[in-house]
Parts: sequence; C-alpha cells; structure tokens
Amino acid sequence: MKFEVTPGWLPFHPNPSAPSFTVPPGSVDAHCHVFGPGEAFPYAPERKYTPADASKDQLFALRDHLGFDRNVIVQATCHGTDNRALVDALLASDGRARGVATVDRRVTDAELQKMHEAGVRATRFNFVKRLVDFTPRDVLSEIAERIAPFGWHVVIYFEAVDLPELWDFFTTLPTTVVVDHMGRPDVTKPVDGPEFELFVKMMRQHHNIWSKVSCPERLSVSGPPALNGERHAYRDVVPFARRLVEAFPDRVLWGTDWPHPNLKGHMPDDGLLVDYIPEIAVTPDLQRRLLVDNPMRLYWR
Ligand code: 0GY
Repeated sequence: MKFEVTPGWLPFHPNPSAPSFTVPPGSVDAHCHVFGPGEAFPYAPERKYTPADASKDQLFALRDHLGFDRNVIVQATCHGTDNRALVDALLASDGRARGVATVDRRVTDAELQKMHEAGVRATRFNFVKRLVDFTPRDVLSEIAERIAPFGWHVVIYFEAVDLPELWDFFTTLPTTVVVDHMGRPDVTKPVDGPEFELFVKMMRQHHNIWSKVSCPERLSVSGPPALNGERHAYRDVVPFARRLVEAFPDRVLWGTDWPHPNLKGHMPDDGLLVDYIPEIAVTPDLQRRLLVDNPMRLYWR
C-alpha cells in the first residue's frame, strides 16, 4: 500500500556526525521508533500523521554509528495497536532490541505472550491530544492489570499542563511507570517553578515512576539546535534533564527518539544529539547508570 507523507514532514538526518562523546560500552538507546515501511507494515487508519518510512535496518545502522549496543523501540501512534513492524524489528535484532507495544483491551493473553517472547516489555498509554483519541481510564486500568503478570511496565506520554488531572491515575498504576520526555515541561518556566516541581514531587513520592530525559530537540525553545557542529545544543533544556539525572540517578533513561516524528522547526543531527548526554549526566558514573545500568535492569532482566 502506498502512503502520502504528511505535508511538511521533516525526514531524519541523512548523514549524522560521529559523536564527540563516547557512550559507555553496552549503552542502550531507550527511545526510538520504526516506521513501516508502509508497503510491508501499513500505517493505522486512525493515525494522526503519516511519516516517511524509517526501517529497522536504518535504525540498527544508526545504533552502530552512534556507538550504542541496543535499542528500546517504542510503538508510535501512526501504527496504532498493530505492533507488527515493532515485532519484526525485535525479531531481527538478535536480542539487541526490546519493545514497548500499544495494545487495546481486546488483546489476548496468547498475543501478549507472543509479544513477550519477541522482546516486548511494556505497553504505552498516550495522553497527547494531537496524537491520539481519548481512551477511558477504566480501559487503561484494565490493560495495566492484564500486562502486569507478564512483568511488563507502563510507558506514559503526556504534557506538563495535564499532570494535575492525570496524577491520581498515574500514581495508582500497579506497575513500574516510565514517563516519556520528562512529562514535556515548558522549559521557558523556571526549573524550580510549580510546574516542574509537581513532576519532581511525583517521582520523589512514587519510587515506581521513572523518566526518560530525552527529546531536548522537541522541548527546546531557545536552542541552539544540534546542527552545524553545535556540541552544546539545547541549553534551555539542560537544567531540567540534569535535575532529574542527579535527583533520581537510578530511574532515568535516555533515547534518541529517532526518526523524530512531528518535528517542525529543524531535524537534529543525531551525532550532535549524543553530545548532549554529558551536559545532563556530568560524571562517568551518572552516564553509566543512565545509558547502561538502568535500561538493562528494566528491559533485559
Ligand atoms: C515521540 C513523540 C511524538 C510522537 C509519538 O507515538 C508517537 O506518534 O510518540 C510526538 O509527536 O511528540 O516520542 O516520538
């Protein structure tokens, strides 16, 4: 099936630099996606965007180029609850990729078991309104109860303004909970202001809640972008990520977010994006926990 890419779609960087920062041996890119190819793995009818294809082979080539060992591949909303492209990538990875699937309440235990055997270890609940239609909380609670016996966790994606309303739901989930992109803070607000404090409070009070300190390219307002040799990119996001890495060194993860869906202003050079890591994890110990120990404990135990 042929798909028309969403107008204005930015393709991923064709020729990323070699990072200056050498990631520790065994590092995991804990947030990335595969898109299609649409001819083999059609995009979902209910999707809100149609991406350019981004295949597993291209993802694995980027992994090697950046010096990473492993990937955690996250089901993107453009594939809905059809996890075939994800599972195909996991099976082709030689055990070097784990997955975060999206399932609905009709999923059977046999299907969950099959996905588990392929390497899926979590399901994702998305609350970002431009990406998905609303799913009632009782349906999500039911799914969380269903996946818990498999040892899976829940990944949540939401925007900071929605946290007060979602707090009770998030803090009563029965599994480990991993937040995408620090709960998307507004980085023009103070890092110690009420909005980000609420997020920090949630992690402080609930030890089952983790955060990805990823996606500065999505959150940044004043940059500068990871382009044209810039090795100190996204300075406005650094204090937010660094605060979480230092307060919760055993509950943070990092990922490229390749192929960076729905970016509007620019497409980062992934090599320069890797050079952002030592800005937010400033010691070898913090870097090893962020890139190796934490994702291995969560996804490869
Ligand atoms: C991300 C961010 C986005 C998209 C998705 O599943 C998705 O479609 O997650 C976004 O548009 O902010 O993590 O890839």
